[in-house]
Amino acid sequence: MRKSSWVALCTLAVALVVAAAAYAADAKTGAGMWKGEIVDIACYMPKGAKGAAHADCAKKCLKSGQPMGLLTGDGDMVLLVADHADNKAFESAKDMAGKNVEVSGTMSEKAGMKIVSVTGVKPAA
Ligand SMILES: [Cu+2]
Repeated sequence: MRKSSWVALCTLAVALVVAAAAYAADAKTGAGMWKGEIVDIACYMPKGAKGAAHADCAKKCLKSGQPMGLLTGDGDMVLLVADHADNKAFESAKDMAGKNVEVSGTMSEKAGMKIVSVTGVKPAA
């Protein structure tokens, strides 16, 4: 195999693994892990505010009760909600506003909206 096609194949393999990791949910249960940035939806949707420059505002917005979203690597917006039995991970996600994280939980989708009930959150590897 020529070197260039080997490199292309490896790049494709890496891209597939990254894509799978960024958006991986079990088809039956909806359980999975998603990578992206924690945003406050109130500032992101109308103004596109995100990233380190907006992190302080986002944290303040989230702590005052604004809805929290995960902006995934492929530009999808997922609404994050607290797990009914244990809201600890959801609450600690607020402190990671503006940062890239890995969220684990359960996804459900209805009426054109995706939510993840958050059971875990950690800084992205
Ligand atoms: Cu804000």
